[in-house]
Amino acid sequence: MKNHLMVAGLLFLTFAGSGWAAESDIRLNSLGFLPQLAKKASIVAACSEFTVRNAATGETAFTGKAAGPFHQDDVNQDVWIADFTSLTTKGRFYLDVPGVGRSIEFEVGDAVYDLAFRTAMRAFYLWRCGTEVRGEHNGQVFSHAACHLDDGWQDYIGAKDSRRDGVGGWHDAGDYGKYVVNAGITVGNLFFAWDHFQDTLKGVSLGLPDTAPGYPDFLKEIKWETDWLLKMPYPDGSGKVSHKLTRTNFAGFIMPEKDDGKRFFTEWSTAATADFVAMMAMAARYFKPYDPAYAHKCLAAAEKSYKFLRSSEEKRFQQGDFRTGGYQTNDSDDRLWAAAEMWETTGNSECLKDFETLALVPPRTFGRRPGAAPAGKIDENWDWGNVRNLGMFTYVLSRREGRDPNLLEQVRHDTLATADSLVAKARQDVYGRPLAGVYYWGCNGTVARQVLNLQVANRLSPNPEYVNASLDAVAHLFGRNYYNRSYVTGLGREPAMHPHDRRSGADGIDAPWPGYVVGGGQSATGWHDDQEDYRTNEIAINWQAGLVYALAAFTSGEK
Ligand code: 9MR
Ligand code: 9MR
Ligand code: ZN
Repeated sequence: MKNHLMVAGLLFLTFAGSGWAAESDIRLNSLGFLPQLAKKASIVAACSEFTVRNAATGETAFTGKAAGPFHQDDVNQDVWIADFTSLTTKGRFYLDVPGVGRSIEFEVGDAVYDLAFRTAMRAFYLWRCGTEVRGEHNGQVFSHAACHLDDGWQDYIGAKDSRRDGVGGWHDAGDYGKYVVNAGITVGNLFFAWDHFQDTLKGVSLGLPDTAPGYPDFLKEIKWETDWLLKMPYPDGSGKVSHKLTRTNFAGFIMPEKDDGKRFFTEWSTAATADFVAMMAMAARYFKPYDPAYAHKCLAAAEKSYKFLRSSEEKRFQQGDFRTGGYQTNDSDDRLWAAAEMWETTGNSECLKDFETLALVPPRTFGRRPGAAPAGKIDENWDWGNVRNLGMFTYVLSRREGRDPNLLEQVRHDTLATADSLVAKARQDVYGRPLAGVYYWGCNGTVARQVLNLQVANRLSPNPEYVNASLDAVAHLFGRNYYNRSYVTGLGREPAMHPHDRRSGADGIDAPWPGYVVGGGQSATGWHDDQEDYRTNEIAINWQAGLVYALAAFTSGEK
């Protein structure tokens, strides 16, 4: 009897053990799938047939044969791919893989990305500086009191011990600084999301305080940042824009309202000034239907800084006393983007000429990411150091007349060629990662941002491959990856728990602030879900904006 029990116990343990191992061997988008679009899982154990079963009844919904094995060196794994795209029935399911086990349960439905979209965009609200914030997630409340109300001091711009209003905007990342260059790619990506998906986004409620009456919530949140940006030009009326507003060194892991170190407007740079122009020109365009007076103010600020920029040589930011984020970058891409947005907003032919002149500059002059292949007019791998794509996309998608037909054709061609390359790479990577094989600080943000490349291509030349590769990027971030985990706090399977985020580290709550994508490993197996590891586990607005764009493409827009 005793023996029997022991045997049963052992059997149970073995079964439970292998059941757990099996689940972790089948990796897929833990948010679920849209009925009509791609559905894939990566399986890291030998298999052949697989069955998709109804989660409630166990009934067979789909059967297929996994392809593989595919060996991938950077993760050193043999991987099989189960493609169940043809399952278009809505409901809850799991994969049953003989010899391997069952996957987690997942949903097929129209709204599977809605909560993730809202949470990821609300994450910007939770990043607000200069005000109290409060948000609930999974029954927990995340909040802080109004912070950094003393922003900022002008000692570094020639006015010792004098303070000017620089309150507001978003904190940059896990730190509490505010940086114009990083705001650039962020606001640019968010406005693109609005431009492309406003029909679905305009009805979505993000539960924000009404800081911009009459604005849809999505734009309301962007306006919180542009209100702050309007405070960043020098008070002398020259149009120069301070590179950043931060302390001289990073604060410790304290709540923002406890961070009372002096924060300074720094010297200007041409990159920050150009990004400011681009953001303000976009703001003028997209805010106009809701708030013409504010749009006018944004355009006036853009025009003043653009005029200054055109007559100014490159001026890079020098850190001097500062140890906070540098965000130093060549300004040629920023200037090109500024020209594109000024032209798109005003139709001014001088701006078009500026753009088309800069567009002829050879690509190596632009900030290039590690692993970025020599490109034509479009980059498939880009972050805050290279915003050329934003200018190129505005140009190629414009409805305005007067563009140089040769250049236009080249940009169009390169947009499609780059998207084709991303499709091929997502297919080649065993975890569907369109940034196949390339890893660096913040690369998860780039994976998300590549969805913009794919969607612009899809607008120029609709192709289901572009849509499915976009979903590959989303799937990768939410669990179809080496870790079988979600890289986004509070969402999906076993999400990141210990981001390098001062609020999450200091608020005494056992869960991190929700909806934030972490930077990701600097090698295929180099991610550490560890608060200390800011190189792979920080959060940041530029990466977040990529995620918001990617989810905006697939949200149903309900609620
Ligand atoms: O916390 C900082 C993080 O937000 C930055 O991205 C990172 C790189 O600039 O630096 C972090 O601060 C670290 C500092 O550079 C060195 N000492 C340890 C700090 C982390 O607690
Ligand atoms: O995203 C930035 C990355 O490309 C740089 O390699 C890194 C080091 O300079 O800095 C990253 O940006 C950080 C910024 O400097 C300070 N705030 C947090 C940002 C994310 O880690
Ligand atoms: Zn603050």
